[in-house]
Formats: sequence, structure tokens, C-alpha cells
Amino acid sequence: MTSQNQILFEQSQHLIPGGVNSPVRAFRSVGGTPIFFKKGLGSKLWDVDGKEYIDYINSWGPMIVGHAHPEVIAAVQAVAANSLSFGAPTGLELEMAETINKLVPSMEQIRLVSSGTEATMSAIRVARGFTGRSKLVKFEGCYHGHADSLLVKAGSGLLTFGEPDSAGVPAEVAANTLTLPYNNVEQLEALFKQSGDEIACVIIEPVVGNMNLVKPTEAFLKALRDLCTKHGSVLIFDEVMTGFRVHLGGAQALYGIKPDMTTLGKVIGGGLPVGAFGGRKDIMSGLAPLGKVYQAGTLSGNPVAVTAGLKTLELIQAPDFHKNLTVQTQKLVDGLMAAAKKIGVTFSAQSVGGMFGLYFSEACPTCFDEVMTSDKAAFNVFFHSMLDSGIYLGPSAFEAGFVSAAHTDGDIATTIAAAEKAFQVILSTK
Ligand code: KE4
Repeated sequence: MTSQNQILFEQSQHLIPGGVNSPVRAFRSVGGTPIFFKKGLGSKLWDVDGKEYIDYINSWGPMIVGHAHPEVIAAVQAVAANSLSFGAPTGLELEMAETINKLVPSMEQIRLVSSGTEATMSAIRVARGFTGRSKLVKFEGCYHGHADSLLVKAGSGLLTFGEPDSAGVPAEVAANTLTLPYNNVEQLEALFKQSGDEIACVIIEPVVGNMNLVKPTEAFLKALRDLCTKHGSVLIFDEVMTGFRVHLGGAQALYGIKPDMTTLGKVIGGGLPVGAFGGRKDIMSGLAPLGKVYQAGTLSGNPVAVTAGLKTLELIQAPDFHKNLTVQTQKLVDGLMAAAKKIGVTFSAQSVGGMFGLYFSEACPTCFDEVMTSDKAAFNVFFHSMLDSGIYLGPSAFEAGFVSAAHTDGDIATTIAAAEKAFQVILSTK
């Protein structure tokens, strides 16, 4: 019998490109039919056919306190009754700026937007306005949203400026973006020696979640900080994913590196559309209406979205919240590695705070080239076996996974039991 899921996917494709509003949701990387959901509560999701799943996507990070947390829902319902939007300042935006500044002190001034892409796009523009320079540096495997200047792949030669990584991005735009290998201090130093004084900014995921999870070496982050300081380039930590996820103060608190600017998203909206960028006051004062860098948004600081974010940020400040989240996530990783070892499958895994990476390779990767050596076919078998068992992982071997405060020991145990079965399936396909 055709499932409601299959019917919806078939019909959606007539009016929505690929049947989805964001490409990763289409299951193109893993194959099969994407799941349409209708309800979430705590760590669980239910699809349109009523099947239950333990959710390790958490809407790609925002649902850190679990789906439909009663306090978040109640706060949103209450504020929504006063109108959904004014297009004018509200006290809630000040409260959000104060909360972010308290938890991420390097963000001396903050502006709210409606997505992570808007946050990174705006941060790069204000850094270019501040320095009067055009060149931008990013790292292979890092994703910072879909602004033109960020959809750029490494140039043909070492240390050459970029080529478009998407149709529709003009070569002239890509030429201002240089892509370096992550965790490679030598190439970073060579670039700054060659072009340091032309570089407006460097944007980095301080813990990468978009080529699967990749951790930085402390030497790499320190070299990056020192070189940006020496050459007057703005160091932007893209903490859209790591913000409030790996530590209450983000990756910058975890690694003790102070960026010049930070971008945020996901958790600060609690599931509703909120992004933010901010940093040094001397840089942020270049923004309109004070300065000459223009940036704007009809729904920036939307009161309903900000309320969902404020309540979420209040809940994650509970004592031991991140300690418990880190412990729970490590339990999952340890259990999965033990299961793979027991069954005899080549597998590694690691976590940082409430995010984790799973790899069908001997060791955890440290850069994009190493990620690409992971057995993608094995991941796809694993993904579908877990999905059949009611475990919802990111539909790509190149995405990090997320645990929420609502994931119980029972959820972890169920997940590990499902993984043992999935590892057996992988062995049987070898
Ligand atoms: P959004 O524009 O999707 O809100 O944020 C873009 C973005 C910026 N920076 C980082 C570090 C991010 O991880 C993201 C978005 N993350 C992806 C997950 N890989 C969102 C999922 C999707 O594209 O549908």
C-alpha cells in the first residue's frame, strides 16, 4: 500500500523543486524517500504515517531542549497573542542582545537577522566595510549558508582564489574567496605571507559540523587568531551550529580563542527563524544607520521567534545543562563504537558537547580529504537500517548529529541496539 509519506513526496515535487525546501532533506545523498513529519515531542518525532522515531537531527541543531518543550510553547503562544510582528523595535530584542552578550562576551554589539545565511553574509559585508578590503578566506568542507561569496570551491592551484561551487555564482564574485584546507597551519601561514594585507576576513566553523564533525587542532585556531591580528583581518567564528551547542559560551569558550566577530543561528531561535551576527563595537558601528555598511530585514528580531529563542537560552542555562548533554552524547558515541567493535565493522565516532560525528573509517577525520575516504556506501546502508528501526539520523554521511536534553538513557540504549542490527546488515552486504 502506498504510504502517506510517498503520496506527499510525489505531490510535493510538482510544486516544490525536488519536493523539499532545503536540498539535504531530499535524501539524494542516501537514496530513498524523505520522511514527512507531523509531530515532535521531546526526543521523538512522528511521521505522517504515524511511525515514531528517535530524532538525532533536532532540526539541524535548534531543538536542543527537545521538541515542543512545554515552556517554549507556552511562551510562544502568549507572545503571539499580542501580534506576530511590528516591524519596529521591541524590548524582547534588547533582552536577546543582553543574553547573547552575557553568554558570548566577545559580541560587544549584536544585530539579529532571520537565518544563519543572513548572519554570515552580513558579517562578511561589515568586515569588508571595516577593512576596506575584498578578499575572504574560508575552509574546505565548512558551510556557512548559501550567500554567493561562500558557494566557492578551492581554486585550481595552491593558494589561488576561488571558483564557483554553484551555478549562478559569478566567477568575479568567487575570485574574491580563497579556500584552504582545514587544520593546515602551513598553508594558512603561506597565504597570509602572500596576501595577508588584502584579506578582509576569515570565516571558520570552529568545530566543523558540515563535512561531518571535524575538530580543530588548538595550534590551528591559535595560528588563525595570531595571523588575523597581525594582518588586521577580521576573524569570524561561524557558531551558527556550535553556538550554545558545544558549550554555553560556544566553541570560543571551549577553546579559549576570542574572534573579532561571531555568527549565530539555530539554538537562538529555538526552532523559529533567528540568526545573529556581532562582535567588536568598532567593527559593528560601521552598520547602518550609524555607518555606511547597509544591512536590513523585515522580520529581523521578530518578537515570536525571539521569544522562542529567549526561553530556549534560559533553559540551557540550567545548572549542569551542558555537562549532562555532553555526557549523554558521549554515552551514545561510546555505545556505537562498542557495538561496531563487537560486530567487527570499521567505524569511528566522536563528540563535542551535544554534537557528534559517525564515520565508517578507521579514525576520526581531521580535514575534508580524510572525510572523503570514509565508506559512504556503508553509511547509507547504516542510515536506512537505523531509519527502519525508528532512528532518524541526518540523511548524509557529511552531516553532524545532535542530541537534546530530552534524549534519555532508554533512547540511547534503543539506538545502540538498532546500531548493532545495522552493523550486522553492513557485514552481510560485504
Ligand atoms: P541557515 O541559513 O540554514 O539558517 O544557516 C546556514 C548555516 C551557517 N553556518 C553553519 C555553520 C551552518 O551549519 C548553517 C546551516 N546548517 C545546515 C546543516 N548542515 C542547515 C540544514 C540545511 O541546509 O537544510
